[in-house]
Amino acid sequence: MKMLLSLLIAATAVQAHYTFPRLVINGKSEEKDWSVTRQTKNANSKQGIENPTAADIRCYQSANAGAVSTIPAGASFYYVSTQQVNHPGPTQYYLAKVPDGKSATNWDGSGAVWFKIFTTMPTVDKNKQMTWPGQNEYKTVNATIPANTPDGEYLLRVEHIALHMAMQANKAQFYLSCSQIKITGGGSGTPGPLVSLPGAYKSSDPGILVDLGKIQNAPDTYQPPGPAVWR
Ligand SMILES: *[C@@H]1O[C@H](CO)[C@@H](O)[C@H](O)[C@H]1NC(C)=O
Ligand SMILES: [Cu+2]
Repeated sequence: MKMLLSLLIAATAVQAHYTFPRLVINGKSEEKDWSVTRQTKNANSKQGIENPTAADIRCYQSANAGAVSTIPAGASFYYVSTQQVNHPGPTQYYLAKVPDGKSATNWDGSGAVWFKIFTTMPTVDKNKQMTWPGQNEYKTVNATIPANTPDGEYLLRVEHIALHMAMQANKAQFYLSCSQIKITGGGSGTPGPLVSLPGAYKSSDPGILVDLGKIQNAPDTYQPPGPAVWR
């Protein structure tokens, strides 16, 4: 019995991974897990993706979702996490506009269509402890849909990159999901730069192959992978 218990505890400690099954807009959560957020292949295993050039880096989905959530431009949002987001690393949000003739419920997000709307940077306190916005919470960090985003249907992609083993190639872990949304009340901005996923990341990117211990004294030199945030 005692041995079984310690095995269970060990298994729980190893299972320090997460998924993001629910989008919360202006404080209101999607009805249930995976209703506008596309269920991911790791819904049960919670395993991250280690190869940033794999097809799964786009949405990691096992199925499209049934519904589309309406979200006003300028709205605040975050994702519920199934476990504590305990690993160090950035959180990034991307959008991709659904082309004419397609719908958010059936579009695959292919092509140079993704733009980044948010990223995070680490800070180091006086005890030399590095922390990231949202670290150790059961949700991802809050961000807003840029007010200037044109109206229409989009895929919204959340990504947390766990960097605790990232000093070795292909050991950063990507945790992500995509939601089907419709932006209303937006503007006439021209979002960019536009990138494709996979395509935007390489294993050797300085924000993916990185020894966090070496940037301890200069956290603002961290380079989040992918394009610049659209302003
Ligand atoms: C994030 O958004 C939620 C819901 O809109 C709000 O209750 C919370 O205070 C926000 N947190 C921060 C740190 O701004
Ligand atoms: Cu983990």
